[in-house]
Amino acid sequence: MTITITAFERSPDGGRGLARDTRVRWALEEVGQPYEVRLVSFRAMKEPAHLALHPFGQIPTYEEGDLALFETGAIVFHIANRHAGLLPDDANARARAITWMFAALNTVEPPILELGNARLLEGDKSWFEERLPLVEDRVRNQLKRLSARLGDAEWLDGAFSAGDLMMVSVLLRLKSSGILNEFPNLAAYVARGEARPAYKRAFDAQLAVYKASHRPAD
Ligand code: GTB
Repeated sequence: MTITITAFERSPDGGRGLARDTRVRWALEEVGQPYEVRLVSFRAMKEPAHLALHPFGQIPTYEEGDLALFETGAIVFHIANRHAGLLPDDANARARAITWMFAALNTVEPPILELGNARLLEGDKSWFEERLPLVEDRVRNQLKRLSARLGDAEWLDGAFSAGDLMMVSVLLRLKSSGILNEFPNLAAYVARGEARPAYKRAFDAQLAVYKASHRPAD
């Protein structure tokens, strides 16, 4: 059955692969599933056809036969659950890998999103300079604990899993901030994720869309 995901027609991320379709592309590449991409404009995202797929009018979505999903966590979990390669066979190891997916989305990502929002939306506020270090420290607090847990290990719990895919995807948002480099083992962990052939294919695919949509008019 054909898998179709949605992605930004014109991503505002400068081709850096930060929009969340990259996580889904990466998961599909890891498990070797071909997929198609339907590009959606910001306007179309809020229209009934897309809202029927995604109640919050966002990307990515995932369609496969009768099944339509939204929420990157649910989509990556579905892919990992259905195809070999992203979750261990051992039941306890599988549960731990899923736990890391939740930790990435529920514990590590929120302060990172808050930092992005502060920089993007609050730069003109009188209290911006005073607040920013507080927000940055909330990110550091989580990274400190994550860094301590990862230690010298290659991945969070044994072999690479959907937990690592999600955690690396979340940490990638920090690359331009300098904060990631304060934790050399986390910076190396992210680099290991980026070096995976499946990540590179996912990244290149989203970059091709970005380049096509930002090509100067002939
Ligand atoms: N919880 C949902 C999920 O995990 O799937 C969140 C989905 C989401 O945030 N989608 C964003 C979206 O559709 C795109 S990925 N936004 C349009 C809208 O809400 O109208 C988030 C994102 C957007 C832009 C950048 N960037 O420019 O760097 C990075 C990430």
